[in-house]
Amino acid sequence: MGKTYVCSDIHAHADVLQAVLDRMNEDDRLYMIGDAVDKGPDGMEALKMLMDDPRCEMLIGNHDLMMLQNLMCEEHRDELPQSVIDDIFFRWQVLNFGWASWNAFQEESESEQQRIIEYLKTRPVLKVLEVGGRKFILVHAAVPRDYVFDSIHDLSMDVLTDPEYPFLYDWKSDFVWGRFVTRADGYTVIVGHTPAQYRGEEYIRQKGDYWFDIDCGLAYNEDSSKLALLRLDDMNLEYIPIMRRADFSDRR
Ligand SMILES: [Mn+2]
Repeated sequence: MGKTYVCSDIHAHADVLQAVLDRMNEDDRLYMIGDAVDKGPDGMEALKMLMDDPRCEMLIGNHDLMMLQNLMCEEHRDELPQSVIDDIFFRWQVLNFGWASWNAFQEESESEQQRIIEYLKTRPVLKVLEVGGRKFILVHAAVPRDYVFDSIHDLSMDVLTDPEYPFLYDWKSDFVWGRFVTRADGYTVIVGHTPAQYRGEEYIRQKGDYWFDIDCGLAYNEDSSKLALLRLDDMNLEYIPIMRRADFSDRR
């Protein structure tokens, strides 16, 4: 039977993702829990590898969401005040270094662009799994403190619908931005989003056996940047070092 792997925050490091895929068998599964784009050297490449490999399922991260939001702004230009569009473009392309992804996206064919948009729109926000008798919640950042589950189950992008403009997304939701520990009775919660390097560390962060932050900072493009690959079947952890850095100077 196939194994179940989890990693996070690939951030346009396609060669590191390739190293993960090379380690996997045909019947294994990989959950990449968000942030396929931005900060790394490979534009749309990592995102497209995840799209095209049937062993992979990607959850939405804040960077993927900001990219989708920018694309929805383009599509709905006439329905939005210019100030809203300006804010959204600035937040992603300038504050969060989305400009390289934006440029890479523009180089794709129109049909490939549509395929990418559809893929992003259909990403899960939260995924519930049972592996080896143990129950897991996977989410990019956190479960919002005020979010009430009727029962714990998978969540789609519907939970990120913007209240004011339904075709946009709530970019600031704690599902994709929260930097706090989520606890759920009976579940092991696995998140990414907050790199170890953000805290001056370089390996995964863990609370008991109920919460893991596995982001080890590929976004930083530093010597200590690496990908944590967690196998849920036996909680085996492997670190894959960064292979190639983005060549633009400041990408935080
Ligand atoms: Mn993130």
